[in-house]
Amino acid sequence: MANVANALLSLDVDAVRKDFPILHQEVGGKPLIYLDNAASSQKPRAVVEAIANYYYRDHANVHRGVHELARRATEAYEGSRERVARWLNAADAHEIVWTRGTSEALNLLAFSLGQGLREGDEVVVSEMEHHSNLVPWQMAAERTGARLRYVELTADGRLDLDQLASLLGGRTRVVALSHVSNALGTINPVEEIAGLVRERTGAVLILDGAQGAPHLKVDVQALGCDAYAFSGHKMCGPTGMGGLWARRSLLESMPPYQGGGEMIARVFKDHSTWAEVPHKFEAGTPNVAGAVGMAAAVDYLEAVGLDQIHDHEQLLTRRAMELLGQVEGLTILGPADARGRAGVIPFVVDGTTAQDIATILDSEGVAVRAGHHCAQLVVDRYGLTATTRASFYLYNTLEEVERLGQVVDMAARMLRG
Ligand code: 7TS
Repeated sequence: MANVANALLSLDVDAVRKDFPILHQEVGGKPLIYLDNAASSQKPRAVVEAIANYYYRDHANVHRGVHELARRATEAYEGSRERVARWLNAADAHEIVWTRGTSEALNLLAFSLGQGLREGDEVVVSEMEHHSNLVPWQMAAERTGARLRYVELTADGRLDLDQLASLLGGRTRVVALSHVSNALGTINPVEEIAGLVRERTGAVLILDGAQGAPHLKVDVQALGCDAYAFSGHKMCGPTGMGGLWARRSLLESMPPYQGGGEMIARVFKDHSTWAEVPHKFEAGTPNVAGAVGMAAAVDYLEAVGLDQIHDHEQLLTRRAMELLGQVEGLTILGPADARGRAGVIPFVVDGTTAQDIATILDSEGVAVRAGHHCAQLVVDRYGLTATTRASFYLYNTLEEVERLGQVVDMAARMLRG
């Protein structure tokens, strides 16, 4: 349904919404308002159909067969890699490794790069990391005797860059930070950080792009990082699919992550040699349909325009911060200025629990998440145990944001009695 407020938006949200069948339903008798996009986004018809058509017409195993379907499947799989490489402005499609998502991409790095860590080496992470960019490094440190150093957070949810600079030095081997925080909404100044890392260390800079790639135009070469991890399901693509971009020289220098079919050059009784990158890191029959879905998701996002998506989310974020700011006893975590943040709004309301607020929102059809959002160090840092989090994407409307404001206000009054 078109409405006047939506005419202010930088993209045609009514047209966009038509592409997402799942949005057009009622839950508990109320229209669904889906504001849990940081956890997972919904899928446009074009992505679902690309995956279905691949299975209906083209499926076979890749790289091995000489028959027509094997050729088509291989072309679809490798063609999707090229599409994703162009989207990220990678120098070369061989720099894209398909993974199950961000978590697997970061585990691959922590395992493979971790083989080169020694006692006394330092891995710099931050207090705002998702557990996916923390636990694998803790495991690598445990195996090798390397030490984790933490970038601390400012009161308004930013990385303390002075303190970060003081951590960087000759022992720093890896710096692993999020591009955008899922628990605070902060967009980190990653180009500036890359400059600091280059100036002071020879370390590998890894960015967790789970919340960056779906919402911002990403040019991995301009960002100045060495590796960038992303998940399909947060960017209109399929679940269980994602990837890792890394500089070719870095991929070539790392040992494989898993052994099996497709990742070898030659197998002998006592050892094996490895396939060229990226196949060295892709053991076993891959998620071909997932790759097809990823390429369709990138086509979709680029057709709408990542700048338009960001502008749209900025508008929704500003309005949501205005409305939620009027709710008595409500505090929003993260930067006070909407320009420094993505469309992720974590908040707490005095005298209520995050779970109770989310439950009342659900009873009104509004889907949000409550908890620590797999970033326990963030809630610890601010003396909390949980927040309620609303997160926006390209199909959310100003009307939905207004409704969020109303329902949170109602819930806060109800719960305080
Ligand atoms: N890094 C960040 C910054 C994330 O937000 C997430 C998922 C991950 C890594 C892991 O991604 P995955 O696709 O491998 O699971 N974040 C969330 C969230 O905020 N709520 O549910 C999942």
